[in-house]
Amino acid sequence: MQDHQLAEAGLWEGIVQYPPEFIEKYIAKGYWIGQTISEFFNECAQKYAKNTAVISAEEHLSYAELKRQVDQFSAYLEQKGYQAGDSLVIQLPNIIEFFIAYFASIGIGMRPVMSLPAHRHAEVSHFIAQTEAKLYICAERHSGFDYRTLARECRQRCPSLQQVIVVGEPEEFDPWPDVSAFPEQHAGAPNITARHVAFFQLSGGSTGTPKLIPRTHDDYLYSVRASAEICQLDETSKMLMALPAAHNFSLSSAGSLGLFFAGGTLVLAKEPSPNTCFALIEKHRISHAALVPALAAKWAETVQQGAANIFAGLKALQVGGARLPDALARQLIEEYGCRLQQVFGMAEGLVNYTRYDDSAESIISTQGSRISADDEIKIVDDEDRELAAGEVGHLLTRGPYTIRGYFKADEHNRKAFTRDGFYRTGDLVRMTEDGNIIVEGRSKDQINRGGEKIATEEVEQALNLHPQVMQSALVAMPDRMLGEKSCAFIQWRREEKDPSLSRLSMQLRQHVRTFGLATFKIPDHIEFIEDMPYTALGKIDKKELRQRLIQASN
Ligand code: OOB
Repeated sequence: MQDHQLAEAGLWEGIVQYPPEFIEKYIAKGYWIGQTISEFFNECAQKYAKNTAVISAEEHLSYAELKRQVDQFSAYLEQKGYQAGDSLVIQLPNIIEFFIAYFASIGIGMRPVMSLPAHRHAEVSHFIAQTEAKLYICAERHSGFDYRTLARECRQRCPSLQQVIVVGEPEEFDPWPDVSAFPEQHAGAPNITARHVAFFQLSGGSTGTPKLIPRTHDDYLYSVRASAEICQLDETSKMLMALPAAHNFSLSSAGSLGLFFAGGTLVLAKEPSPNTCFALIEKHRISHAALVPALAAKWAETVQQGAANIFAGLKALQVGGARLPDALARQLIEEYGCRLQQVFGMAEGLVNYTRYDDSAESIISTQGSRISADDEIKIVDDEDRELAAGEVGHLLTRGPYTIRGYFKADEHNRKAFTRDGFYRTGDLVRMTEDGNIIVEGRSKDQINRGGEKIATEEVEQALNLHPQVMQSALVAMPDRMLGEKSCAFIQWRREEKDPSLSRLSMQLRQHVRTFGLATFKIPDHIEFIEDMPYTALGKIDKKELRQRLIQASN
């Protein structure tokens, strides 16, 4: 093979491609328009050059200024020797550098992995190893955590890693470069087409460590443009970004990319507390914001306690990532005059929105309908047989922006996708007569802790390595604010000098911490039991364990 053929083959390694007939269809229908994310960004920057693109603390950047910094950062990356197909991990809080790193790396055909600030070295080193990432970009610290310690850990474990850039005090790593002397011209990524993978999103997962989700330019931008239209964003829109910028919800539903497409202004919040966000909403006259239900509840509580009713002033409040309780939805609409939009999406693709002109009852009690008429949706029983209309079953989906496979995960893909390419979402849903989806539950072994997803197996594996643990089972327990928290049931080995159970609890939490898992994965609660309950098939009966927790809380 010639060099360029080898490079081209490398770009498809570990990627499950869309079948040719679907590619043809998505192009013919105008979903895939052959534009890369860089071309998209440049077009936005040109069209809205003078508009303010991003506001972060006191810093305001116009689209033209943002583009200049992006181009200069691309030139810097090129000078460092990075090439199309090289990966990097970006783990930044909501600061402007996130967008510069994202667009600039994609601009030269690099493929960023969108790590969340909550990830720790177990996750980050896994992302670096899986993608053979050469570069890791993080902030000095955020929410009290020092990312340089994480960088040290990764540098030791990951031979592919060549460079660490730290925004803030870098210590032994490289500082965020001053690129003002760099040219705006750079070679870009001439070999990258819109059909190539642009970057990696992360799955909440249900087994082991988070899987990487390869999103192409074409598929992602289709969801972005369509979402911007559904959400009616325009040049006057001012969007508050309170959730982590890297999450699929924040990035594309309609998120920052949808907003840039429309020429609006993004206001970055360092953290999502009412204290920080209410002030930003008032100061910048925010029109759009997106929250997970746990935060919507917290914001509502703050208004109830006498803070100004910020909900009434928004053109729309999106809530998604976890099931929004009907009662809270009703309160937001009826008490606070909020224009609510429910969003039920997944980083793998499919996103559903309630539409602004849906009936209030639909907006309160459903999670909306798909973006595209070509989002194929099946609701099936345990044997993959399609169910009658209105019945609750497993949601399967296939469509113009839903992946056909996780990155380098052949074995897992055989389970997570049907033979004909439908993604098994692991969600239990039913469809109303007018085509809205109601999320009734979950079949995947995952806990949704206020929108943050925990694959139970990953935590159980860590727990089971403790010498005093015979078996463990992590299950969801109801929580008033977060919706769900995690509870670890532990069947333990008695020792001669048994520590007290409260002491053992502490030790177990500490033990899980040493694995370097994201903090939200540390069990919230630990229960010790003599024997695990089993199903007829001999598996630990988690349903029974969940039931015990519900009974205990009543
Ligand atoms: C979003 O993406 P992920 O990848 O973090 O999580 C996807 C999963 C879904 O499969 C479902 O189990 C749950 O999160 N979920 C919801 C929900 N939205 C997501 N469950 C009930 N009601 C909802 N409204 O969470 C995500 C991606 C794009 C847009 C919005 C959310």
